[in-house]
Formats: sequence, structure tokens, C-alpha cells
Amino acid sequence: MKNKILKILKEEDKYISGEDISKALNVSRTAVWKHINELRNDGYVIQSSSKKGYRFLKAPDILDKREINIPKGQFIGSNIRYFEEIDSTNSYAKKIANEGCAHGTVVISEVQTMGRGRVGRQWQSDTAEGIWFSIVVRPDLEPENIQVITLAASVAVVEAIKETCGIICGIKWPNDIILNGRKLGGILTELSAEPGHVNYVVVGIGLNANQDLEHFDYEIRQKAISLKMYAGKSISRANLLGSILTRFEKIYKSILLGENRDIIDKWTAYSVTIGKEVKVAYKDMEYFGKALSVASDGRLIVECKDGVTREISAGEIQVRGLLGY
Ligand code: BTX
Repeated sequence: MKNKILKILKEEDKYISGEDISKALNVSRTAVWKHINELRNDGYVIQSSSKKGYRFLKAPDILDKREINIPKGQFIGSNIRYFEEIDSTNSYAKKIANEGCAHGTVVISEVQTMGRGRVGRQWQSDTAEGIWFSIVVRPDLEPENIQVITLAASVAVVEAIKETCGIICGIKWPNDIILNGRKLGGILTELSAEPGHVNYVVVGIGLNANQDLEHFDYEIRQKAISLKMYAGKSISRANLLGSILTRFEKIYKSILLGENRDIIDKWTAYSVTIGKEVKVAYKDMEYFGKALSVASDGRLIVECKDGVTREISAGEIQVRGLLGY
């Protein structure tokens, strides 16, 4: 009921009397008053006047589904699991994916206590000022073609940041979102597959939104950045998240139609890797070379100094630009 009241207040955008709300929802005025107080306890700012009734003023900065705009018919985010705190949204997403959760389910947490990066690295996400979430999809693709989904997610993120914040970011292959030469975000894609068949893919996205520099652990202070640090003001996390989900769905559908080339062209346009000198570290070997392009399955093509052109897959290899990012 309180969410129905919230919807009415938001749609009205001016004062509406308690009586009108109670009539619209067929509940008593006391019930309306009680639910409005609950909304206030949730952090919503609702003005009241004995003569005019109630007026919606401001939503709290939360990533609750009431604040994220999921257009009708969109499957990504039609099912949201929201937590104030969790160990890792990717770990939880994998658990519910194994239990059969719906395609397109999104797991969001305000805070992660054990946020994970790639290859066992940690992802600092101990504050509700970032955006930490995971998307579960069940694509009808061959397991070796999954890497393009990570590229698709980074394109969705960069385009959504451009749309909602007016900030242009870059992408460092395969999954770093870069702003001003620093790391703004990352993507951790985890896969459950059998030969020839993908059970599910969990796309975990972490983005620094409203942290100040002092918030970051000492070890990453030189390389991390948030949107607020760049823009000088806080951004709406809910708007940005809504935009990422909508864009991701659009790009995801085009991958299923086999339109990988479009995604890769977009990814290349934002890339800060292509055309650069890179160092590829694989097991105990190191190769130096130039990143030429991305193949249609998402592998990075590097022309190495030993004369061999190698196709590199993200899971197995780290690529470092020689001049920082
Ligand atoms: P990555 O392995 O590319 O990056 C991890 C490295 O980035 C760390 O070793 C550290 O140097 C640096 N780092 C850690 N935290 C931050 C931060 N907040 N900002 C900038 N740099 C940082 C990137 O892995 C993939 C990260 C995915 C995170 C999401 S959050 C939602 C989902 N759940 C989960 O556990 N992981 C994903």
C-alpha cells in the first residue's frame, strides 16, 4: 500500500489531500497517514499541510526498485533483489541462478562486505555511495562467445554515464571503465556452462559514484576515481542504474541477433586500448606489442614484437597499457 501511495504522490507532483488518496485506494485516512510516515522513515521527504494535504518533495538516495525506472516490457530488472548489505552481489546472483531465478534478474546491494574483482582480487564497495549490482542472463550462445557480453556491458555503462551525467569515459580492455586516467568501475563476468551450452552468465558491475577521494583505501587512492570527484557534485545513482539496465537490454538483444560487429565498433570507439602499446602477461610469459582490434568473439588482437599476432581472451590474460591507462 505504501508504494501505491508513493506512486500517487510522485505522479501528482503537487499537493493532494489525504481524503483524495484514501478514496483512490479505498483505505482510511488514518491508514494513509500511517503509510506516509513509513515512507518518511524510508527516507522520502513528503511535505504536509493541514489544509492542502501531502506533497512529494524528494526521494532518498537508495537503489530500491521504487527508484529505478524499468520501462514496461523490459526483462532486465523486471525482477530485482535488493539488499542494504551483502557479501557480494555476484556470489548471491550465482546462487539464485543455480536455483533457477528468472532470466534478467538483477541483484543490487547498497554495500558489499566482500566485493570481488577478477582473479581473486578485491573490489572496495563498503559504502552506499557506489553502484554495485549483478545481472543474471541465460543467453542462447556458445560459451566461447560470451566475452562479447562483457564488452556489451561496458558500452552500456559508458553510454549511460554520458546520458545521465554528461561525462565521457573510456574503456580499457576488457572491463575497466576509465575516467581521467583513473579507474571508475569494473565488470566481473562469471559463467556457468557445459560444452556447447551456457547455463547462465552473471554480469557484475561496480561503479564509483559519490565517494570522495578520502573514502578509498590508501592502496587504490592513486588510481581510483568517482563520478562525484570528477563532476564536483553528487549524481543520481538510481537514474544511472536505470539507464544502464535499459541500455544493456538493448545491446544484449542485438548480440542474440548476431550483431556483434555493431557492439564491437561502439566498444572500439570508447576504447583507450586499441592502437596502444601493451604488455600481455600470460602465466610466466610476457609479450610486448600493439593492440590492433577486437575480433567478433570479443578477443583482443595484439601484434606482438616477436612477429606473432595473438588473439587474447580476457579470462586468461592481463593486458597493461605501457603508458598507464
Ligand atoms: P579488477 O580485477 O579489474 O579490479 C580489481 C582491482 O581494482 C583491485 O585489485 C584494486 O587495485 C582496484 N580497485 C578495488 N576497488 C576499487 C574501486 N572501488 N575503484 C577503483 N579501483 C578499485 C574489476 O576487477 C571488476 C569489479 C567488479 C565489481 C562488481 S561490484 C558488483 C559485483 N559483485 C562483486 O562481488 N563484484 C562485482
